[in-house]
Amino acid sequence: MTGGAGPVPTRGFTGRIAAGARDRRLPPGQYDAHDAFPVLSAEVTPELAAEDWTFRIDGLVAEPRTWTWDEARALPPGRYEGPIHCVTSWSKLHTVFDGVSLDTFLGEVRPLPTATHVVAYAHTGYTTNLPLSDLVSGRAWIAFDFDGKPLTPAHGGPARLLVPHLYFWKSAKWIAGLRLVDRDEPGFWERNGYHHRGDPWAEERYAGD
Ligand SMILES: Nc1nc2c(c(=O)[nH]1)N[C@H]1C(S)=C(S)[C@@H](COP(=O)(O)O)O[C@H]1N2
Ligand SMILES: [Mo]
Repeated sequence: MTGGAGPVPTRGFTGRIAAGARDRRLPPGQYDAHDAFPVLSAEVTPELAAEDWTFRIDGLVAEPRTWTWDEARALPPGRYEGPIHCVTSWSKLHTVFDGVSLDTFLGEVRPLPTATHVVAYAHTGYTTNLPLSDLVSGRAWIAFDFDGKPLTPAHGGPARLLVPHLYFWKSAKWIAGLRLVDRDEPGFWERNGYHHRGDPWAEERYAGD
């Protein structure tokens, strides 16, 4: 650059900045799917009636336990309102899920001090691993309703795990249980190259990110 005026943005360049102004609620590389709610399933949607659904927590806990649908629904209700982020790049900025906080379930089984990680597993066999610390302190739920209506089977009904601060593959649909363990064991997508934790703000998409 030899002139005194310095670089002057062209109209085209200014326009691109305006069009591309990023919504700060969107993590890097994500777009807002607005009203769309894509279905992403590695399995065929199971026919799982509420009365056949159970949720178990075992492994490194003081008192392993299984809840039936009625028992889980009788627990104090919890709500999540906020965004969800799929690793394939769609996000939904405003969602409302109703269910029960995992703090409530974990309070009943009492994790042992040696428990550091969790393998979440679905009634279909899908698994995903998470640090136990990501499932406590009001950041994870067993969700029964989306947008005020029962979760549809395709979206994990009658119940799914919801861990919205991590990429959505951690939110196992048709959740069957959590096994508390003392090491990080990769689940279905993690064995296939996805990141063990999956923080959307750190773009932890693939192993090594
Ligand atoms: N059981 C099960 N849970 C799952 C999946 C799956 O294939 N099977 N896919 C995960 C992925 S990659 C995403 S993005 C979300 C998709 O949830 P949705 O279909 O309700 O949008 O579910 C997650 N939980
Ligand atoms: Mo996903």
